[in-house]
Amino acid sequence: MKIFHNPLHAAHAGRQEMFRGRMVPCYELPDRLDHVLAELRRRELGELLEPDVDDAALRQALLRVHTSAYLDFLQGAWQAWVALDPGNAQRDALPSVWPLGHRHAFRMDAPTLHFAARLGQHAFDAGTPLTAGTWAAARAGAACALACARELLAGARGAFALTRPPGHHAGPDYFGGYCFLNNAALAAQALRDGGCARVAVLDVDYHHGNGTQTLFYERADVLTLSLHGDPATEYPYFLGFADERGAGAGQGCNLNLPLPRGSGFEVWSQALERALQALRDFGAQALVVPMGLDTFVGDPISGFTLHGDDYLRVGERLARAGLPTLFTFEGGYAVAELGVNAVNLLQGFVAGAGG
Ligand code: OKP
Ligand code: ZN
Repeated sequence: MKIFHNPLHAAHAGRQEMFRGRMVPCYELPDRLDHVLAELRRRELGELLEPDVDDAALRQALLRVHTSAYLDFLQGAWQAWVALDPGNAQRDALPSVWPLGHRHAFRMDAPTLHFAARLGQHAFDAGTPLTAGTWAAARAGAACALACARELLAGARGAFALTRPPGHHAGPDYFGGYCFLNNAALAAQALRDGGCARVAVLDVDYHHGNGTQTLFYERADVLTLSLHGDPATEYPYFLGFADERGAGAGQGCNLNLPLPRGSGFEVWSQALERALQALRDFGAQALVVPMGLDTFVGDPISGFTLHGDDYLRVGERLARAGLPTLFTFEGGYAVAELGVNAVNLLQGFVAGAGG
């Protein structure tokens, strides 16, 4: 297993997020990654590598998924935030006004010059603080995902991009759900650009990977599959329903398997089998797995009941798809168990793939 970890991840450390009318401490914290890294060191699944960052090549790869306006916004956001008020250096940026998208209501393309409004143009929730180090961390994290894609293209059977902030909620020009750059989508696109004709993304995070779905919704070359808490009751609420099957050329190339809050491993793994069948039918040549461990029974913000040992089985089953597989690190907020759970999944994969 090739493992790239993000040496700059801790530069992104949000203080508080807005949750139902209150400011609460952030869940998506640097500690999360450190626990996974420590467990990887204990179990020796592979060398721990850091990605090379070539500015021009990275920008090119980012532009395959995100708009240049969005990348410019992210890169300059902190400076613009502090320029609004010098006191802002002591607090993270959160949006508080949005244009929605309703017909004849607010203009999505308003030529706004105020940074508070620009935040609202590029964010879909108020739970994702943008901090002084967000751009540096997200960018180095994207480099991890891209380095993993290069390894797969060079023949590796498995690779893991251990990075935060996570990515699967981020769309072409928006952030939210703790995500800024869509690492899994960047990896899938890099695999396509490197010559893989058909790529599948199988998202196992508790939350629907709305950003990834949206990015590939009209594409026939990337199959997107997601197992998640039913958006009728779970975040991100407005996407991830079973009737979203793709559009245009991508008709049939998106499959959502929403499950009720409270679902356990039995029900969850039946849905996994359905996703794996769709993967075989599609004829993918490579697999990207946005790996969230927030399906864990002890997760503080999620509602499934998987246990630590179950992740070994999950990894084994993913390996049985027989494809070069790239894992990105997404959610998982039971920090004390996060390292063991994540590395269990990876170890199950390595064992299932035959060492
Ligand atoms: C990101 B990922 C808890 C509110 C939760 C956002 C959840 C984002 C999940 N205070 N709101 O998919 O794990
Ligand atoms: Zn999640």
